[in-house]
Amino acid sequence: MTTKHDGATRTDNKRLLSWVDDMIKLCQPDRIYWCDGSQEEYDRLCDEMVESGVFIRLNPDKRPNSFLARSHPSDVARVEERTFICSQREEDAGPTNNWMAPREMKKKLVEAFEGCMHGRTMYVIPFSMGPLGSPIAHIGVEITDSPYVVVNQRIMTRMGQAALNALGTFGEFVPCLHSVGAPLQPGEQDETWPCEGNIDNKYIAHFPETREIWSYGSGYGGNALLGKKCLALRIASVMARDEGWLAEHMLILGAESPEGKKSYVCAAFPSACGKTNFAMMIPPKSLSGWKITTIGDDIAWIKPNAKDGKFYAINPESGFFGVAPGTNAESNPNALDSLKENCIFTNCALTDDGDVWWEGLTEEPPEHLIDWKGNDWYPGSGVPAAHPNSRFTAPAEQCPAIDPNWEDPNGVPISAFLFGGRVSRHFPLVFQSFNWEHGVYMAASMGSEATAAAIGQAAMRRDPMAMLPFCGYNMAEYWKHWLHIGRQHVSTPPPIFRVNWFRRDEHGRFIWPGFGENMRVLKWIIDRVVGNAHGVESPLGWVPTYDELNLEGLEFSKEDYYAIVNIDREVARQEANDQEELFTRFGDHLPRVMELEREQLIFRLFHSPRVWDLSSVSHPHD
Ligand code: O2Y
Ligand code: MN
Repeated sequence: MTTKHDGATRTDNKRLLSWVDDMIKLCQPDRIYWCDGSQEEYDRLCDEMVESGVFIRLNPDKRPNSFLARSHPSDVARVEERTFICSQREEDAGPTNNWMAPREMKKKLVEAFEGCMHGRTMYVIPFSMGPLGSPIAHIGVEITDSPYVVVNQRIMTRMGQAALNALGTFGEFVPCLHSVGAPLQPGEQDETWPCEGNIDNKYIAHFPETREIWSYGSGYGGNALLGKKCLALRIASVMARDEGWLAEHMLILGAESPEGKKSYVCAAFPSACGKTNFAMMIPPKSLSGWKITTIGDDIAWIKPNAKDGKFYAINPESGFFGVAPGTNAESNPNALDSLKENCIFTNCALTDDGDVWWEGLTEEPPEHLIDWKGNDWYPGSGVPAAHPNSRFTAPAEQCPAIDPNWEDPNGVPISAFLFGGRVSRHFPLVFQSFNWEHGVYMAASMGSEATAAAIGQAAMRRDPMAMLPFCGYNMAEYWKHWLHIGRQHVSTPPPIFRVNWFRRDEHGRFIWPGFGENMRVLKWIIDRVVGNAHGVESPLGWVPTYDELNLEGLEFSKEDYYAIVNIDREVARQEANDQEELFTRFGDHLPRVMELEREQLIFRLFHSPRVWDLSSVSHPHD
């Protein structure tokens, strides 16, 4: 066994070198390799993985320089039940996070990590979340025994020597230790997707006070690419609280009007609610003067700027780790174009001509596929060909809609915040909060239906700000931070909107067409921001009048419009009552404003005028 490495030629950051040495002693790898981030290194690791069967090279004529990986069937998604926030005090993690005392967790982890890299290479991956050298960016260093993680990190982050150079001699970094948890005995044959088979032995542990991440047992997505959910959200949310900024589960897009005026907005939707589609949408023909550009599809780091009193946002990532199923030329042509080359596909199906396929990619499935488990698959097989959480890893720069300013180290100025869930019943298509506090309450109380079940049957799963699985501290303290930052750190906080693309009619059909047509809603939002739309006051907030929504070229009657903005007061009251259950979980941590806003909403639902004017005609259903 050799534990020699060339770390000292790569960096003179003593804390980093000493941490790597400690982790070598703990994990006992056979080899240590510092990643330089070069194309040559990426190509070599991919070739090695093709050789060992971890990767299948896709047909270079169809999908140049692209690969398919198949995970172990037990390792296919983030494991929320094994995700822990290990703050000293349990109440600092709050009631919505799994908690374990740091000392107890470290003891378990040290036992698990001891010798876990026997027979394997330890890769040291320095990475920057955010453009290199940006004042908003932060450096992490991931140690992993998975070459799959290395090549994915090269797409998802700015990785390698350049990140080490940005770190410098005394720079701060977040140490991120990762192992698939499958040491090899001498001569033992490796698996194509090694991982810890027993879910109870997996740990995705965060130490907010010491800003460390330890992840053991899974090689998949958010469990293993530690820059993403672990650093850029859970640890960063704590840094953001302490330093006066926001780390959010939000896409960032630019909307350019036909007159050439650009506005940027951030939008938070829960996981798998179409953030990538919205971030890259193509406006419908009747709004073709508008252009949407993408800054990011999943995470936003937002800092107040003391000079002009505005919020500025960057996308800390440099790639998309998107859900493949449902991505097609209709739903997201820009995403599809981003996938033409240089991509990694995980748990997608393989076609007979060496390309990838997933449910929804084409109307008709191919006649034969190899499914994500490596088995023959035929239409009517009765199982999905691609795993429902199958993913593509694609460089952001390959997106045709990428914004020219997407790597601006200072970020882009934010004009509005959008929050949206998946609600089939009572939530209007769009409404604007009356003020910042009301908006924070709207975002905090948001949720999605757990299933797309028939009307009235689905239970609401609360997902405040779409951050439930990603907030690294007590969620009620996070709400206080939001309340504070909008009032203390910016001159006028951006307006806050709720959107809901998922409302259904009495037959269970979606009322709103969604996808590119969401541009119509975004246009109204921007009209509100710049003062071009009056809206009308409803008990929930400001909603557009029929005339204000640009519906040109869309078959969408006034009846449809009423159906999608109508508020059933009884259902809305029930919803507001149900929110109490969430709020009471936080005890004394709950900001008083939250309860006050909830009570005011209930009051408005009882007492505001029974008929509110939506389009100069009375509302027929209210
Ligand atoms: O299942 C995973 O590990 C991926 S989770 C993910 C990936 C990209 C963007 N968002 C998410 C999410 O869960 O919100
Ligand atoms: Mn996400």
